[in-house]
Amino acid sequence: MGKPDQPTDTLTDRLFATERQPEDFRFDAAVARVFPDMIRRSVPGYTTIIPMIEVITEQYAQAGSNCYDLGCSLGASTLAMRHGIPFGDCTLVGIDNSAAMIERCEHYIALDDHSLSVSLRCENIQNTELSDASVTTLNFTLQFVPPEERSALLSRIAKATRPGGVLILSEKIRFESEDEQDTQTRLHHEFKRANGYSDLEISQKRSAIEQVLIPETLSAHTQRLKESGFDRVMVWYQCFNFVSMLAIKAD
Ligand code: GEK
Repeated sequence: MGKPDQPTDTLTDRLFATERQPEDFRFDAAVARVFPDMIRRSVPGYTTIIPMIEVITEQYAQAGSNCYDLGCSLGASTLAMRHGIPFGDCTLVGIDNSAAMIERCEHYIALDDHSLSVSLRCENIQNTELSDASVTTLNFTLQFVPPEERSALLSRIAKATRPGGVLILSEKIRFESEDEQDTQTRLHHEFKRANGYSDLEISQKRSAIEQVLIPETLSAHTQRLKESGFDRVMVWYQCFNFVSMLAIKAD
């Protein structure tokens, strides 16, 4: 496995450390600046999922195809894909609608010494052009698309995917059983506490994000992926209420 350079020269996430007025979370410059620290300390399993995206990409990338990282942020998943793609004639595209993210992402892509070129687009993934894809990644991005608009995006991805191609879909999920929902949420919060977040940071971040990050159940995701045109769906990773799925289009 190659070793994509992970961004390390960033600040510690203290965005919610002091009392602040509740307002919806946005992927602005302040978030982009602390993003690597924020996602690593907030998303259980993130540091495992990134290198596994490289492994999965290596298995499913097809010669001469396009590979997409939708909601690429600073390019951690893009770089994993870049190192996994075994063909020099593939096109790798990272897309994010936050200008602050794309600006920093360009910097990290330039620092990485792999020869496959990466094209970055500051666009809404809901209307960006997709075609001839073998591997597409939505690594914790679909959860920010309004639920009623998710089917249209997934159908466009499935339609753009070659036979034998895949979508890697990672999401925060919710659970049908109230007991499991409470237990997994508590464990997630313990994970954040163990990573140095205070109770105030955890509760303020929760209030800021709950209007914009809408989790769904695993069965809702599976059903929608199948209705959208993927033939097989499996969970390849789960840590508490964070899951990564592999949706495969039949050969
Ligand atoms: C990683 N994949 O490090 N169009 C384009 N971008 C969007 C949209 C949209 N409609 N909605 C949200 N985003 C990355 C992590 S972060 C996950 C992905 C998180 C972008 C948004 O700007 C942000 O950069 C990203 O999706 C979600 O593996 O913060 O939990």
